[in-house]
Amino acid sequence: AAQAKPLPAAFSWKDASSVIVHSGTTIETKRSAFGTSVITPTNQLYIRNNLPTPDASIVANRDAWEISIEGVGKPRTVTLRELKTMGLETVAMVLQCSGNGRAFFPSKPSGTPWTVGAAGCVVWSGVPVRAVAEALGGLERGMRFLTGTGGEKLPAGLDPKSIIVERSVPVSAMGDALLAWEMNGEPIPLAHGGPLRLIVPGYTGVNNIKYIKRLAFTLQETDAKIMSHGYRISPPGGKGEPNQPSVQEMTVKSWINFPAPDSAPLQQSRAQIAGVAFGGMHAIKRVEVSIDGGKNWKEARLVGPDLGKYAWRQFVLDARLTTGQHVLVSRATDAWGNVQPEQRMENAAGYNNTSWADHAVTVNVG
Ligand code: MSS
Repeated sequence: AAQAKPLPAAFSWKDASSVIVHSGTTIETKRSAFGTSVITPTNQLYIRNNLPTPDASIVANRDAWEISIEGVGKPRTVTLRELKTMGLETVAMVLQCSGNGRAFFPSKPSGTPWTVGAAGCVVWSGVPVRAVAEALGGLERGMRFLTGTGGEKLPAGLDPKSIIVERSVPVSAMGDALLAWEMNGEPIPLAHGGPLRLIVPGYTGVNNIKYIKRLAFTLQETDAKIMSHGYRISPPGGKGEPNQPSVQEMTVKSWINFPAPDSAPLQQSRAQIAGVAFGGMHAIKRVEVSIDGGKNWKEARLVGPDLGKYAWRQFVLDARLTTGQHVLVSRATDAWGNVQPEQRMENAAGYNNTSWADHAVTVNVG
């Protein structure tokens, strides 16, 4: 077996036994580490950085962090200290990288080969974006996008637009969006975007801008490359182009975490088959589990607290497994009746994999 990579120094506080280190800027949660208590502990949550993490000095005096708010009646720079006076909201949300599940694409797209662990369920607290807009005179007329800019220092000598982390989402996403300073009960660690992060519930990871330094209501999408050509759903073998769909709203997905795919043969026939399910923009209505690779299905029981439509639900099926091999799969349905598909949608970069077949777990009993 390949030697496990050690944790990068900047993320040495992560729980090494719960994660897979892909590179100095990409760390995934082990499937067996998700647990069944809904929230993903911060020291087990995945990390994906497109650029090197900013210097830790930016979290030395969090309240002094400044963000420029544009595209409103009275645009200006606001400190985190002042944002904390404008409103407060808390949301539980699945944070999931657009490329989660990429490892299951037979085409082996370039990019981190995430299986299921570039995702977690996190509780965020901050000020609603709409409260900030209101406090600054409301949106300027005709603004169609909410554009967030990451606070990384950009390397000199390169066209900033070619590397800056700047993304636009439709202004309609503002409804539940937050400028957040807290996650899972503590100030957001630098690695996850502290001192201040844009949280767009239901949207894939890349739209949740870390160390945000500018929030602009804009007429057009940003022309930063990460928006115009990156994170596009391109045909297999193709390249990202601005006319292709961008990764934005997540759709219904689930997977089984217990028994783990790499577990030793089960000694007993009785098993609690458990996993997570989320709808992206909609609540989970139902999860079905199959122990024969999708031929026959049984409805699983949703367990644990319901933390709202943007969180994931835990599910469990009390099953008897006969001696031999079983292919365990789960299939979720959201409150709008959308059913998790059997097949992935093929695309060049391996985004948005929600296929239930790809997420199967094979176990042996006896
Ligand atoms: N932000 C910034 N500023 N930078 C970077 O790099 N990345 C992305 C997001 N945001 C970034 C940002 C991505 S891409 C993701 S996933 C996320 O983030 C992650 O998170 P964490 O906290 O986990 O690390 Mo894919 O779609």
